[in-house]
Amino acid sequence: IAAGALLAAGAVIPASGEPAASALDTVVPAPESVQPDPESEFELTEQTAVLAPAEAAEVGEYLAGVLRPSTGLPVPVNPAMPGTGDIALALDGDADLGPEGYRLQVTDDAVTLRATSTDGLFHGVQTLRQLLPASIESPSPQPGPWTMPGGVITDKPRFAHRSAQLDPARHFFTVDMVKRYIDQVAKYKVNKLHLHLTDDQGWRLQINSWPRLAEFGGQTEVGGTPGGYYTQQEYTEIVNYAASRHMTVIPEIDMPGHTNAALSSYAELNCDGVAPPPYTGIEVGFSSLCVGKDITYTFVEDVIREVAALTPGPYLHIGGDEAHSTTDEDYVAFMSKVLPLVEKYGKKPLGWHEYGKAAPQGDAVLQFWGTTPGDPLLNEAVARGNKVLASPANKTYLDMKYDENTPLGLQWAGFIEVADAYGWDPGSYLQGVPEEAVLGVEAPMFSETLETSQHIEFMAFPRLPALAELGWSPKAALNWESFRNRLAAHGPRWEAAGQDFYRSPQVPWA
Ligand code: TNX
Repeated sequence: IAAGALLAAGAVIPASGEPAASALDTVVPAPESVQPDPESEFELTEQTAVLAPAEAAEVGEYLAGVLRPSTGLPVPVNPAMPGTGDIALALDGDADLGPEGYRLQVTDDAVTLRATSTDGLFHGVQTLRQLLPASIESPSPQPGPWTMPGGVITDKPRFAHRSAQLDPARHFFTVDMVKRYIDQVAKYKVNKLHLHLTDDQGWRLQINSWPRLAEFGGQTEVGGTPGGYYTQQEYTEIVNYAASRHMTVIPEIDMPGHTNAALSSYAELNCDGVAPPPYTGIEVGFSSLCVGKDITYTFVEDVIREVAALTPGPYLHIGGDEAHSTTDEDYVAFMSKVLPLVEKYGKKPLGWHEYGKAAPQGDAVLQFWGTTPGDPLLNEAVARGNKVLASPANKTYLDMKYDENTPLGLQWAGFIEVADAYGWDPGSYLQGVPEEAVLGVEAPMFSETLETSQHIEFMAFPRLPALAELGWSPKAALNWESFRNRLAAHGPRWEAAGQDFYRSPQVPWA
């Protein structure tokens, strides 16, 4: 029986706050296929162990780490004497699950999770935890019972690239804050973390060949409060933590605009040789690297070389947005010199869609951030073979206010309620961009107004799960009524985890 049917019949929701419906009906993102088996139910007990092959031991430990704090159960991984009632992970999944898919089977005696890769197992673990009561997300011991409904879920993503973005440039976020967000979005099968590491207000990554970028250019932030930066070791710690959550970091060095922090750190990067003061406001479009100076390209190459060396993922984001103080001719000249540098250091370029003006080569990706679905630059890009990352600002920008009463955020792209974030199809929304040319979906979150983890959480939840579902679930499963009912069951999960969220009036919170 579906959640909606029970509620319509006036069923009483238990005082625990747990929805009476099967947890199989509340998974977000919606799986490709769910076959309930109402006759069976699995219960975690003192005897439950996680069994994992050596190559997947890391996912096994992660799963045990999810289960132990709230259940207080021992949940050993690969004990010497496995008994009955275990959770088994296996890498022998069917080839049609693809690189990230999984099959999760829950019976009375066992839970079996199969995939072709550890990425698939990790995503399956995120589904598995959603089948347990909301209190599984608590950091401290809670009363059980810890049951999961029987059935089989077969699942794989619609799009390969599902990213969340953070902007530690406008307000600096500590390594721990970044890790906290990584954990929160991994639950919704996000697999990329885009870090906007530089902007007018701050340079947030240590660059050994240009040390003043971080040491001077990282000192402040929006509003004039102290900023900060990641040492290369700290950046590596973020990259490794993301990898442990099966997420790839995409670093962004924004250029030629959004560069006041660099220009204020090194006078020689300015056309007039004069360093501007640090900037702590929130205007955009006033700064530009000096396109005609040779030293500009020495600088850019040094930065790209160091960032590429620190970054295992395939992409390096070079920004390119809002270069309002760079002429079009200069912009194209600049990008034409910089694009080959990205390739020289073994990375594929990613950039905001304006950089399509420089006709980047076929493996470059354009990140669309416009507010109307058509742009000739996208059509030209598709014709060249470029892929498009969809992040239309009026649908995906998590820094936009929900409505006129939202205390945080901006509104230049309009208000974005949960239904707005959910109400578009990434495969057909962008005019002239067929689904095959869509690499995936991103949820950016610029942080002119966001300073704390609580702020980040309030803006991201519940819109991030909406966008994650658009990136993961089959088109046929996208349905607002279904989504809002499933989403309702996630409020108690976030509460149990001690995570903030916006209690949107559009969602029938459990
Ligand atoms: C536009 S989106 C920007 C950012 C701002 C953001 C605020 C984009 C490519 N550029 O510089 O922070 O709006 O929402």
